[in-house]
Amino acid sequence: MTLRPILIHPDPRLKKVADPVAEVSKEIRKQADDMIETMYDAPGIGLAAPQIGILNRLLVMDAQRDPEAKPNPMVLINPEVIWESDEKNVYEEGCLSIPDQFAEVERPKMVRVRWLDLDGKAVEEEFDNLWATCVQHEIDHLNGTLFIDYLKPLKRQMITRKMQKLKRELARG
Ligand code: K1U
Ligand code: ZN
Repeated sequence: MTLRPILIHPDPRLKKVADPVAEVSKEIRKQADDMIETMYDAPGIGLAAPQIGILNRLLVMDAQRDPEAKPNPMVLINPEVIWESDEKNVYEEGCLSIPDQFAEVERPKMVRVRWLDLDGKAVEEEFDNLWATCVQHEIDHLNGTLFIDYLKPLKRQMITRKMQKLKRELARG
């Protein structure tokens, strides 16, 4: 497994719509392994392939809160929301591509998602609360949407400027 650098906003690759995975190949399984390692290392509860510069519809997540629990990462290939609840939930979201910035985002409290697993088998599951927030946040990444796109323009601009400054500092070393 290889740790991959996580892209920081603003980056044009984070604004692109990712391509469907045509075949669950050895290369896709390697990408998923690298993403799991990168997510736990960050640390984060999710990671989408575009965040490491790969424009595939692939995401990983592990939103269990119990720090004692054994890691149990999920890998979702070509995920699609097939149902969402009318009931909403507000969660203070963060993003590994927008470090140290948090904001409340309202999303459906529950979603039913269909995807392919690592054997290429179709799977469906209902997610709620933090898991639902996380899977929606990650699917947004596959569509070039960031959580700051739900904020008022002024707040979004402020965060983007902070990230531009951070990137300049990181580039200077
Ligand atoms: O996609 C990402 O950028 C990962 C992001 C996922 C996410 C967080 C919160 C709400 C929705 C989606 C993160 O994992 S940010 C880091 C984070 O939330 C966290 C890190 C360590 C422990 C617990 C949470
Ligand atoms: Zn994110």
